[in-house]
Amino acid sequence: MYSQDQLKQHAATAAVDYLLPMLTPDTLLGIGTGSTVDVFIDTLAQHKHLFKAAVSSSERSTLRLQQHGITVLDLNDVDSMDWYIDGADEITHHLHMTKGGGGALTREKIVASVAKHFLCIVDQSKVVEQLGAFPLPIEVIPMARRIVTQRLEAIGGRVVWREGFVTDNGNSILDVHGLQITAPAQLEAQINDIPGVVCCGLFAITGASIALVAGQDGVTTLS
Ligand code: ABF
Repeated sequence: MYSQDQLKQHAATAAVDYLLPMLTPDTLLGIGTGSTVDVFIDTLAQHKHLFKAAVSSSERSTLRLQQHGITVLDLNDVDSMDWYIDGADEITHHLHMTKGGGGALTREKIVASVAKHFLCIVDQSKVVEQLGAFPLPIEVIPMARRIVTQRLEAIGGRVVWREGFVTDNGNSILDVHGLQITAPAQLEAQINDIPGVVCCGLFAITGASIALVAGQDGVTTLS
């Protein structure tokens, strides 16, 4: 029986194997955030001579990439990239995701939006029939915390302020519990529309392109 950490390593290794044939000296890779991505970065680093640089979604990943000697570019110096690689807190068979458990959702969504393809790497525990068991993270402007909380409660959520946590952008996170997310793209659009919301942790309007899912019987692909 593999542990969850071993499964994360399997997903990360599968992702590197998947990307290797596509790497060129001009390749830029968008890099997500989280413990699965940490393992991915460590595995990718063995091949750092095969691609040009990375664009990072968090201070945490930037530091790890740089510790491996991988060049990290500012997104403002980049026009496009082929691949963005990241984990998720939940993912469905439709490749809709909840992200932001680590609080890096806004930069993740920005960097992902610049990439042609989103490669999601998860262990089997993240695959769900319907999103919502994992509380939905919402990044908000601090002065709007109360009003956004009220609006989220009006759509049926129980809202918990992630007290003491400040995002890389200086904002707050609200975690929304108890949502039955039957129409993720519609809910994402609805939440995006609340003044004070910086970013909704649903990645459904644009989901993943492909997911590599590590389970006890090996790595399977969702696409
Ligand atoms: C990130 O990684 C986040 O959006 C999500 O919260 C997290 C999943 O983390 P882990 O790989 O540590 O489970 O992409």
